[in-house]
Amino acid sequence: MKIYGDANSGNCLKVKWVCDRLALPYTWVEIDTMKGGSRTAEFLKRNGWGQVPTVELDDGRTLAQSNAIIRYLARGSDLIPSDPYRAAQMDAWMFWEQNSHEPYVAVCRFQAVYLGKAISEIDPNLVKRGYVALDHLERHLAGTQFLVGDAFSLADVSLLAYTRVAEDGGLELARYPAIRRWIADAERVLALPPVRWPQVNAAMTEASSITIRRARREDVAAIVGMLADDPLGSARERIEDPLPQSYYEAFARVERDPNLQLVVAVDGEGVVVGCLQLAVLPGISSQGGSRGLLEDVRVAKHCRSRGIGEKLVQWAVTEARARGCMLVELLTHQTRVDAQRFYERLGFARSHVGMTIRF
Ligand SMILES: N[C@@H](CCC(=O)N[C@@H](CS)C(=O)NCC(=O)O)C(=O)O
Repeated sequence: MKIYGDANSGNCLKVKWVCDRLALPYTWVEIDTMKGGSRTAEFLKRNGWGQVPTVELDDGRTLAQSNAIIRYLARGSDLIPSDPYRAAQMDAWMFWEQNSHEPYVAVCRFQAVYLGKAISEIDPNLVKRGYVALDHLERHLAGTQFLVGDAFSLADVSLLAYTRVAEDGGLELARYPAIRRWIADAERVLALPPVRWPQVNAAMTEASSITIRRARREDVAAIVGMLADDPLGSARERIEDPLPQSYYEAFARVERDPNLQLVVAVDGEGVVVGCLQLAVLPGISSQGGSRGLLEDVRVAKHCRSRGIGEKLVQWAVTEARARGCMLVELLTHQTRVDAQRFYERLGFARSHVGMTIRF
């Protein structure tokens, strides 16, 4: 049998997973749908809908539609309940997947991963409907190990495909403990390597104990400490005791300026663990729309990778929007590759080339 598929597509992976689990031999033929690979005359002879997955059986017959394919391939196996009522319950979930889950959860991911949209640009209606589907799954999975009772079935294969990668499309799984437990169980059955979002969830939990408040004069030393604590900052800042007066003078200017907000993230004990400055820049261009400018975003070294930077940036974006800004932008040094990746994950797009004259 040949499987025509895209190895990054959940619909196609359903077919691969079932074949692997049942030890069915196949040849995978990779099709690049974004380059029209599923719309060639040759492909359309196999599947007039022009979609993957499509399988070609050894006798030359073809079959399309992921759920129909896996249902055919798994006939007689333990992936389909032998009890007809249970089998119908499995079908019900698989129809629901195509009708009420995949069109939202998979399409959010498609917009982000295939079309390269920032998470913030994904159609909000899709996001809303995606969460409705996940809410429904969560409620059901809170009371059962797999979708149809205690036995793993094709319903789990079908719904696992896009649920486990929902975060690629900006749908957060942190709020769904039953779904996360079920994903781990289903991945174990299918011998799949676990998806990488558990770290994201751990990070979010820690970030939840953080509060963000306006910086005070007594925070200045901690802020300068964080600014100095990286390769570029260490050459730029002066950490002395007492701190050079210029930092306090600058802080006083920032504090007086109504368009500037210097904020700090503090942990449960009140220790400063992050900072950020938001400048709201009024301007005539673009019909007089203000711009939000993010600067000096820092997280204390021992607190990195815990979602604190994300929380700070999200705070600033919300604040800028509330102050009527039409956009938020930032400059990041071209050598800060990790920072660029971080901002892209939060929805920022590479848009300008920065230029500087230093005095
Ligand atoms: N309902 C179909 C959906 C198939 C589908 O949307 N395939 C996408 C990839 S995930 C595709 O082939 N898109 C290319 C195109 O439509 O041209 C299934 O479950 O197999």
